[in-house]
Amino acid sequence: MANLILILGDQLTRDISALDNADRNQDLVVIAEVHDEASYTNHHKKKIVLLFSAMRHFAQQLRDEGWQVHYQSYHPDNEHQNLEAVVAEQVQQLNPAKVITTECGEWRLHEQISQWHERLGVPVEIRSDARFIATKKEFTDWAEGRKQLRMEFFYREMRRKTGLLMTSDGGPEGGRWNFDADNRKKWTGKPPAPATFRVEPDSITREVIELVDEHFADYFGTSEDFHFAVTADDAQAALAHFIDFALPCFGDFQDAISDNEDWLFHSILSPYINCGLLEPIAVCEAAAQAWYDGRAPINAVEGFVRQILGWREFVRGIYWLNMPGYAKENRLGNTRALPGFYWTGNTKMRCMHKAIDATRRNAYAHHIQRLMVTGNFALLTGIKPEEICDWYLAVYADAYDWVELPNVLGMVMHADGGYLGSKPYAASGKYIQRQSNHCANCHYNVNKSTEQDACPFNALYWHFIHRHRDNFVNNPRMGMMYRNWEKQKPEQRDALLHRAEDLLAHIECL
Ligand code: FAD
Ligand code: DLZ
Repeated sequence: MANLILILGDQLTRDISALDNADRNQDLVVIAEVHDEASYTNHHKKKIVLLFSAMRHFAQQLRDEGWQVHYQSYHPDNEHQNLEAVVAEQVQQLNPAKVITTECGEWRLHEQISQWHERLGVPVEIRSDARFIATKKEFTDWAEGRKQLRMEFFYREMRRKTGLLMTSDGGPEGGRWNFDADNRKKWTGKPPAPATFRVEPDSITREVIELVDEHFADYFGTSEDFHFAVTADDAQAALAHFIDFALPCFGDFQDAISDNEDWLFHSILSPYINCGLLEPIAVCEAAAQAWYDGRAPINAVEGFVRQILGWREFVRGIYWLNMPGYAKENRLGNTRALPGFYWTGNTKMRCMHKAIDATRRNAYAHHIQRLMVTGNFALLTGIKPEEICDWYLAVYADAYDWVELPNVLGMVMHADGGYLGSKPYAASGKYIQRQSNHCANCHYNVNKSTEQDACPFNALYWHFIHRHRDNFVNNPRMGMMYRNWEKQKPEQRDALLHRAEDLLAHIECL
């Protein structure tokens, strides 16, 4: 045998760099379901089903194409419970010239793999991950010497690099780089949200669901109604479904939240993009083509492309530039434990209940639920970054440290001191009322602030502003909040702080 090629559970594409120039007659591909990867957090059951089933389908595809594949299926009694042990056994048995793999997405595992050449006594070639549009070095070069890193400027570089939505004379299509200002409409039920794209589980997926229900029964969420794609072909169909039915309204309702609809006009493509079933650049090209064909407006297409070309690449760059120290940041000095209702959804706050319940059922919540509902609550109440980061890493089918950590620790918790975002996304109940119809059905009254039945977000918002005065009073984007706080009568400020203290003391009962 020539080389041993390790493909990880989030690298499920024929174009993965580990397979470049490989010889299907000589080399051995290794793919393994292992306990350590399935248990480093309380993964949602649907995430494990998605990955194990997609891994099994991918291995089958490789075999059908004539590759030799060593595949380990999960069993709690397997002799080898981690990737190193699986690879070590194959190295011992087959004595390959080298082990080849594509760089992995998480610092935790990256550190381990970086030591394999010594631990396994065989050369280990770690190739860069060509699925990303910017290399790690490109991001580092772009970041070097800048006082502040802002997504918008990096995004423009990525537009120029790829030529996506660029005119022939080098300007942005539609005359603007960013159509965000057009993308903040409340959704009142019209036009109706498209039907969810569904794939009925085949026999492989059904077997994995049984396995997960048996061996991961205590893990978060439910495997019921599993309808994610698990092959590249079905993920491609999910992309086509999004372009046809949701993309035209994606921009208008990008920031909307609904009491009645889980998915709205979002793409639900992140689970596939992140595990390799879809290529990010191809997804952006498909959206851009819809605009050129007149099938979707520019505010929708630019808004969508910015999420992938801009935010997704940006957070990945931030992660690798700053790990491992980034994970330990806690610049607001938070000490509060994560309330239990994050795991159960048992809270009278309607918006929180809805977001957590959808998360539990679907292993999915859309961006504004993650940022402005569950994220906002964690920010306002001062949850320990480590605990809230672990929650987000566990509960979503698209969650991997490289993308979850900057979004949670940086964007939501502002625990990096404003490195990723220029101001915290703190908001009172008014924001949720403006963007959703939750408040009409809530136990709490969004129009009250200090009474027993007042929306908790209101007093907690002012408590946050007050307690972090030293952090934010000189932030030009926060000046108005401090002026509004100081304009209020001292009795009202006291009442708000008192109410917030009471809420914090009884946080588990909200
Ligand atoms: P759409 O709204 O349709 O957006 C299209 C695509 O853009 C997504 O599929 C995704 O690939 C990309 N994207 C959008 N926003 C971001 C962003 N902020 N960072 C990176 N990519 C983005 N995304 C993850 O992929 N994994 C995570 O673990 C994750 N954790 C998050 C935690 C918090 C607190 C927040 C605020 C955001 C998080 N995001 C994460 C980003 C974003 O919420 C999800 O990518 C998005 O909700 C996925 O759903 P979708 O495919 O329907 O996205
Ligand atoms: C998330 C995950 C899970 C649940 N299980 C496996 C697994 O059994 N084998 C594997 O190779 N990968 C798995 N993954 C994805 C990895 O955790 C992911 O590759 C690393 O975290 C790097 O991003």
